[in-house]
Amino acid sequence: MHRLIAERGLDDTEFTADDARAALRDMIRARRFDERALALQRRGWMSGYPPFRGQEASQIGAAHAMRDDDVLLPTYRSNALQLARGVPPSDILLFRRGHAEYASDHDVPVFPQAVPIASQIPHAAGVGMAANYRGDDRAALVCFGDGATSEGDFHEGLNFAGVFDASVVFFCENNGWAISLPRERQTASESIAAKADAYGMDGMQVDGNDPLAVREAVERGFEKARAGEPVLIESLTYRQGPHTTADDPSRYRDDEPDLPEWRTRDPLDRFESFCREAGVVDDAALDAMRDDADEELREAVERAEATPEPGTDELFDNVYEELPPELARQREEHVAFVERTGPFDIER
Ligand SMILES: Cc1ncc(C[n+]2csc(CCOP(=O)(O)OP(=O)(O)O)c2C)c(N)n1
Ligand SMILES: [Mg+2]
Repeated sequence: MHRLIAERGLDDTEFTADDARAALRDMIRARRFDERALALQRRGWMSGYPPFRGQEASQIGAAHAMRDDDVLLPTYRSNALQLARGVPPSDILLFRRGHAEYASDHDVPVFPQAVPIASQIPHAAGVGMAANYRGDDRAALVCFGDGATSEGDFHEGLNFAGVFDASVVFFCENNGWAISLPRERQTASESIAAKADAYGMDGMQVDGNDPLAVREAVERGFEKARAGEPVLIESLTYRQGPHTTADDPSRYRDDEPDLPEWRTRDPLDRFESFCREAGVVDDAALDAMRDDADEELREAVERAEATPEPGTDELFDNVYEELPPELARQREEHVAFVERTGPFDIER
């Protein structure tokens, strides 16, 4: 288990005060985004939302280990990672309001967020193999949850990556739950990191409530991956909220996670205290970070609200380069239906 702030002061790490400040700033941005998104969903602003509260350290640490041209393959839970990589918050909000991914033309190398569990893992193996064939120095980081490790795609992706020396960091955020299924029922393996063995790669566990430990672990992972040695990193974190806004976790779990003594419950509180003690931030700096995050969010919500709703026939876009005849026919029928009856309304 790789830990850092649980055992050391900032001076005993390879990180600077600027590194710690940058991590804290992005964790605050992420937490504010998540809280705001949840509130917007509750008032019907978007159809559903999967909160990542509790996973900020894990995701920001991983994001800060990436180089600009490294490729991110996120899931629906990896919005903090996307924000820290530079995906505009309005793009993430617009996706949740029915728009295609990435409404703006940002240049962050990022795949669409995967909703079918583990489908992005073989894609990452492909991206890593392509980097190798081309002799590029870039590598991929693919996110997935503990539940995803039970899918065939997980095994196929890691197997390919191991055999073909793909430049990939497999980043599993073990948040304890796959909807209502606890980690102990997910796999009989002692850990998820242990699964790396079977594919001829290194596996490690990291304290996912510590952004600097995660950053260090993922940086080491990237070093290997760039040399054609894929790695599997299991980030031990916790999903504090519901699976999505449609879920009620009180039906299947107690609120208080069972944590080892070296770990606190909330990664943001813990890292804030660490940064204060290290003299990295004071009250004024923290207030400024919160104000900046709120201002960025206010603009993002404004931009999203000013964007016209997508037409329902956009459903047919972005899947095929050329729409197959049967789908083209369905699209025409759909457009004619909407013209006849007015825009689709879920209440009717
Ligand atoms: C192929 C597939 N099967 C089932 C689902 C339904 N589903 C959505 S999320 C989820 C659990 C995923 O858990 P985990 O991989 O631990 O990720 P987390 O949600 O905890 O981040 C399931 C089964 C799905 N989206 N895709
Ligand atoms: Mg999970």
